Formats: sequence, structure tokens, C-alpha cells
Amino acid sequence: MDVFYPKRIMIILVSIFLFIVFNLAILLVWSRPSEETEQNIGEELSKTIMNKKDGSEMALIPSGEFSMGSSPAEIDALLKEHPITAKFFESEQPQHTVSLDAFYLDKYEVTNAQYQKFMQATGHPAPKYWNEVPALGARSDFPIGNVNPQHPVVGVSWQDANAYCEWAGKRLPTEAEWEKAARGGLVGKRYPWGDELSRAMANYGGFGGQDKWQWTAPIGSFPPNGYGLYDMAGNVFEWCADWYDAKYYHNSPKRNPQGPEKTSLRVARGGSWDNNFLNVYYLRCAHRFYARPSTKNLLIGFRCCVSIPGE
Ligand SMILES: [Ca+2]
Repeated sequence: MDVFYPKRIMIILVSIFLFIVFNLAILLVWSRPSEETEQNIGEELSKTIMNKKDGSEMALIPSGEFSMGSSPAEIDALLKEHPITAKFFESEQPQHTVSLDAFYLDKYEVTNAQYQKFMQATGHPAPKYWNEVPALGARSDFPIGNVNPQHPVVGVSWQDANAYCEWAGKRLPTEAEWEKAARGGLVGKRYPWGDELSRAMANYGGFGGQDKWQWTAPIGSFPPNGYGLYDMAGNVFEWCADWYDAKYYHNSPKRNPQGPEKTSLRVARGGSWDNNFLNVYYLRCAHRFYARPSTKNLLIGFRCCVSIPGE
């Protein structure tokens, strides 16, 4: 009898222990699929979203690393093709790895129609050249804002572009976001589609082939890049959020760089309808252009982006 009771208690204790272990195992097995489901939701972000405020379609730019700037080999090749000094390409160097969170970017440059909606909603003043452009001595007239709804808006300062993005619940892309988006997932290519400049792919200075435009072209007149973005090269330069510093790549942080401390210039990217002959290199993904933020000219427009909550 002395032996029996402890033995029985042992059996009961072992049974309880096994019961708990069994249930814990079941709990673990059940909880794993739910974790995977959460991850899947993260991986399956919509490729495209619609911004209700301005009606823009926006494309997902996935998270991850990319090479920002130009490599020495790329610069050497450019110097062989263009009568220009190495100094011109200094701001694109050193090429460096940048890691970005995912974000959405407007598929198209902001149009005159969208900008008009913004002006009507907020009372924001019209862009320069909205109603009239000075005589440019050309064979056709520049497509002014108020009667060319599908052309990209121009004549807007950095502050105008920033105000538009804020109204639409968006923001200007950082310079790093812009360059990653322009590259469209390609590695080490000059343009959003590859290495060869082509009038089948972009509106730049002059015309010929599918480039029928002396000035701006209606948005989306050329094929999109690998991320589904249109006109990342040519048509109009696009304001970016960052201040411009030619030496920024020497000490830019690796993760989500936000640009240098305040300077007197803002970054604008992508080249424009005006770039031809000796300055086609402005259309390259890596090219860093800039202007005073108050600049309002016929070359610079913009597009907006949004961060993804939780990214
Ligand atoms: Ca053109």
C-alpha cells in the first residue's frame, strides 16, 4: 500500500504533463499558419492602388536594395560617347547600395487636369504659363495648362508640388525612391528600359518616330518601365523631396536616405522634352539635376508617392 499511492500519483502527474505538452503542441501547430497568413498579406500588397483625392493610379515599388548612382565602368563608357568632362558625373558617385521600404508611386506625372482639381479645391494659385507662354520662336505653340488636361503640369515650384502632394494625402518621393523606381527593377542600365536611348521609349528634345512632340507629350504616350511607371525618362523633370548636395553620396545612409541638410537647391530628376544632342545624358536614371525650389519653368513637373503603413 505504501508503494501503490505514490505510483498512482506519478501516473496522474505524468498524464497531466503529457496532456499539457500535447495541447501546447497543438497550439503551436495552429498558430503557425496564422503567422504565415500575416506574412502573405505583407507580400501580397496590391500592385496598383488608386488615390481617391486626385484619381491617380499608383504602382507598388517593392522593398529591398538597389545600386544608386553610376559605377566607374558606366562613367568611362559615357565619357567615350559624350564630349564632356568626368567632373560632370561626379555627383553620381560613388555608386552605393541603398535599402528602401516599399512604397507606392504615381504611375504618371501629375497632369494639368489633376492640378486644376487641386486649384479648385484649395484656391492655390495657377502655375506660371497656365494661360500663356511667351513666344518661343518655334513652329508650334507650347501646350499650356488650362487647355491641355492630359499633359504634365509645368510652371510649378517645389513648394507648389509639395502643396499638391499634401492636399492629395501624398508626398514627394525622396531622391533614392525616385531613382529606384526609375530603374524599374533593372540593374546597371542607363535608362528605365535599357542602355539605348530611343524615340520609341521617351519624349526628349526634338522629335521623330514615336516621339511626335516638340514640347511636353500627353502622359503615358510611351511604354511603362518594369514597375509600370510612365515617363520616368523625358517629358518633364520631376521634383524630389530632397535638398541637393553634389557630395551627398559620400555619406548617405544606407537605409531610407532622406537627403542632406538644407541647401539652396532641390533635386529634380528624369530629364525633359528639352534635352537633346549633347545633354541626352540628363535622361539617365542616375542623373542628378537640381534647381532652386522657387523655380517655375517649362521643364519641371512632378509626381507623388505614399509610404506603406507598417513598412
Ligand atoms: Ca520630343
